[in-house]
Amino acid sequence: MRDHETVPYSLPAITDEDSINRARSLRDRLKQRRTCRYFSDKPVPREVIEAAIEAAGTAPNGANHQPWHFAVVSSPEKKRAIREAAEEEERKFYGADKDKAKASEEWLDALAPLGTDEDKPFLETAPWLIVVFAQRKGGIEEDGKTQNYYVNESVGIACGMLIATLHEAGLATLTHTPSPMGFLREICGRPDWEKPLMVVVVGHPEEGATVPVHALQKKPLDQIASWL
Ligand code: IYR
Repeated sequence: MRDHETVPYSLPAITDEDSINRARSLRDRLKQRRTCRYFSDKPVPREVIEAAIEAAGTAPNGANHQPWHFAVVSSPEKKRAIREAAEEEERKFYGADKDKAKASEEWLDALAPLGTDEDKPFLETAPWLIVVFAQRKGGIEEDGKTQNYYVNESVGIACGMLIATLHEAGLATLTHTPSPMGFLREICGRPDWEKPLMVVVVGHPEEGATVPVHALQKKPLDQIASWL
């Protein structure tokens, strides 16, 4: 290693048995997560959202520039603005306004088992929308100039940690990705070197909420892993 300033690093020692048990126990909890498309308006404490964003902010990332920003939306006015703009794009995507759908036939067929359409009422019903921005530039100082690295990878990992923490807190989430989503930059007042990546919708499932059977089908270990 090249010379650089360091501090010691160690982890509390645990047995292999504990290690296996802890991995399996977190796996089993994460297996309960579902993408939820039916949210109630039941409030969620701001403290939960703060802690989850702090957890996301510890994600491994390019050159420790931490190239993310989380715009947290709870005001009814902003939520409505986001819903209206998102539904306008989704109507074009699904071809809901008589125009030809922007999405290909193949894409629409792939979405059919999920039952999604252009209506996004959850963007107003759910108590919190976390709009995630990827900072193409800025560095640690967020100067808007310094080059950032592995931005999509970094922010993607951060979103995974955000969602895992919210799930652990007993909340339902939905990663919503309207396309195009430039309108989010305007509504959230973010600079043009930031790219909106996704909206993480957070709240409690509505009574009677369902998930598509299609989403329960998970690839088994021997299909998703190879051992060399
Ligand atoms: N953004 C659209 C379409 C959509 C696309 C994929 I890939 C999904 O997994 C789900 C939806 C929408 O939100 O409806």
